[in-house]
Amino acid sequence: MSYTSDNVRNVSIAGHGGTGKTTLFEHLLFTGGVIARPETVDSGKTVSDSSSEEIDRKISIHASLGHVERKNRKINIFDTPGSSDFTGDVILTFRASEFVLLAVDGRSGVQIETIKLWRGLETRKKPRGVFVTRMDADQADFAGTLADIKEKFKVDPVPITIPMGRGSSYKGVIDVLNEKAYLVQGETALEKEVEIPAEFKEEAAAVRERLIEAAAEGDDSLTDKYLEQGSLSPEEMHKGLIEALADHKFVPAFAGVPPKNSGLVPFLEFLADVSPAPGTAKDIAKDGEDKEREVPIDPAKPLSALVIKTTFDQFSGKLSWVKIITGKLAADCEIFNVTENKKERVGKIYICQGKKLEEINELYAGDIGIVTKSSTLRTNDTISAGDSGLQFLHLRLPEPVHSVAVNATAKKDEDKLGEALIRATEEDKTFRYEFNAETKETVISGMGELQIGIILDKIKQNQKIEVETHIPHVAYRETINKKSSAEYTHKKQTGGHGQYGKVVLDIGPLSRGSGYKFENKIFGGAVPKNYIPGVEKGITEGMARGTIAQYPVVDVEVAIVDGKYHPVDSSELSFKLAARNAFREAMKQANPTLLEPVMKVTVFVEEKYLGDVMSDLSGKRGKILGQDSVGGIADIRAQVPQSELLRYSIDLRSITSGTGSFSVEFDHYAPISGRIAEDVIKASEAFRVKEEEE
Ligand SMILES: Nc1nc2c(ncn2[C@@H]2O[C@H](COP(=O)(O)OP(=O)(O)OP(=O)(O)O)[C@@H](O)[C@H]2O)c(=O)[nH]1
Ligand SMILES: [Mg+2]
Repeated sequence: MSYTSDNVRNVSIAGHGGTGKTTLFEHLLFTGGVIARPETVDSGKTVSDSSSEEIDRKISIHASLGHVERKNRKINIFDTPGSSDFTGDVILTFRASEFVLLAVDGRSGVQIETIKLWRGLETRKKPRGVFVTRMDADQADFAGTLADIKEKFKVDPVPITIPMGRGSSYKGVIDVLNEKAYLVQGETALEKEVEIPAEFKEEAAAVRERLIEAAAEGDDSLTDKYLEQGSLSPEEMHKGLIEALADHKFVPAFAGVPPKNSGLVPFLEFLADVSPAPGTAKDIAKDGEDKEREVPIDPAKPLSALVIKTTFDQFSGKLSWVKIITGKLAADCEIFNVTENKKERVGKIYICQGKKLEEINELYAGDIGIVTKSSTLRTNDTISAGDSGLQFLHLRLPEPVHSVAVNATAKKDEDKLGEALIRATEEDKTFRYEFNAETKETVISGMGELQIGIILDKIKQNQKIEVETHIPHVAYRETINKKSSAEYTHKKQTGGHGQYGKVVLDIGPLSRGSGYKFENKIFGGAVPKNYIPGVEKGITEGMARGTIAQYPVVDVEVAIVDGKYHPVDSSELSFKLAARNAFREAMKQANPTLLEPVMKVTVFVEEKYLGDVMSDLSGKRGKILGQDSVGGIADIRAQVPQSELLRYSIDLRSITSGTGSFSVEFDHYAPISGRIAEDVIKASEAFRVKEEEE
């Protein structure tokens, strides 16, 4: 069955690791009648955590999609991973959803990932709510968790449901919006709808008052009515809350015990009644002139859609997940892949419950589905009916923070490894793969050791190959500190005619980051113009391998000031060789130094780890630039040499018990000397010898 745009809702469940997202997803499917029996994450049989890597580790690694029907609406629900290593899949579901639910553990309140996710939702201006899980634990505190949210995020969440008791005396929840109570019945039974028990009536009425105020704030006409009459009808409340939620004036809060199916019916009712319709949202595309344009989700326009994710399934092959932005996508039709500039025929289209696919005929704007076995579609590609020239913006993802160099243990497996790595970059856009020509290494990068380890394990298993990893080489540079000059004559007499070229070079330092400048200062034809390209080539070759440790030379200006040629024996080659050697000579006399890359690092940690993290950064030769603290979470900004950061994701994990995270980007090159430089030179010598042997 296909659902028109008005009848689709998209929600992503996100949150700190282990807050119960997958359990909530599973039991929403059960409550929605999709599965006959809910499974536990421990059993390894949940709809969402279905890949072998998820079953082995009992955590979510990939985004999963399912849907339930409620009040003739199709509610698409994403379950997302909590570990920050898999943030790519979380961010893509944020893009595809008009509402995000943050799961928060009622025992611990806001945790570090909750804060990072909240910040991400804030910049995306995404309507959001919170679901407080674990109300069956004695330490669970619903009001305390909401107060924590209020303090940290400066918004006051308004409960849609409130818990009746906690820990062993937990009974269920009250749906304050619809004035009903739901009693918990156990793991395999739906919660039971009853009248609000007398003992909770007063509390429920007080919370309902706040909800009415929130609804009244959503719409001016309702504000007036509320002021006049002191109350609103149920229809008016829905209308007000829909508007308040879409306008970010209202953050709904829910309580429950998902493994016991508690608190889920009122949540599904809310999704069907109040959560934003796709038509309230827009995506952003670039037109032919690279100008950004908002594209409202609208079924009345011709087809346009975005490929949000690609997966490779053992049975179905390549799956391209698409979100329809405008129009509709029908099975068996021709589409245009705007990004690849190619027409393509789409065969069957599907919706899914986890990895189980269901064939459908049509997908309307706002809905999310799957195209299988596409020849051209890749993640981030734009599909349209014809060539509209509009391309949706690529998903913005954080830069990788952890890199390792890899190679297949057996040389014959290199190609297999390369293909599998390319496929992995397609499945997870935070994962990168590149061959570094300078260090001659295949370097893979991503969001952390866990993500990279899982990708490599999967490749080893599926491809049946052995893979070795090591810490990647740092791309050092060399430069000079003072002016110098040198001359070199290249002269060779072999058989017929010989080789002859003489150059005199002046070199001098340039400011950091300026690269290289060449000037021809020859007057009067000492070196004819046609040999100058040879001279430049020689200098470039000389700069490719410096005189200290054979690293590329940067920030140098070079001028040819004099030279000599021979009418018969001179050639471009002779001048190239002369210039290369002259450059080397000049460099040796110009007080050369090694430069190391220094990165700008931002570390996010709970305040209690601040001291340890700062002293670790100082020990890594880091320079602390500043620090802010909001709601118990500190952002530390520092500059740290790259060579000290190669295992930082591992170090930070151990300092902060896995809660800290960081972002990193290149900042500048800085000179090194003394022991540190000596070590680099020694390591380079060993590395160059190995290189020559190969
Ligand atoms: N007692 C109790 N246990 C819960 C509740 N919610 C989740 N759990 C348990 O908490 C554990 C973690 O739950 P998951 O659903 O895997 O948590 P998650 O948020 O999906 O975890 P990641 O995907 O790793 O981020 C499981 O053993 C659940 O059974 C709850 O409300 N009460
Ligand atoms: Mg999970």
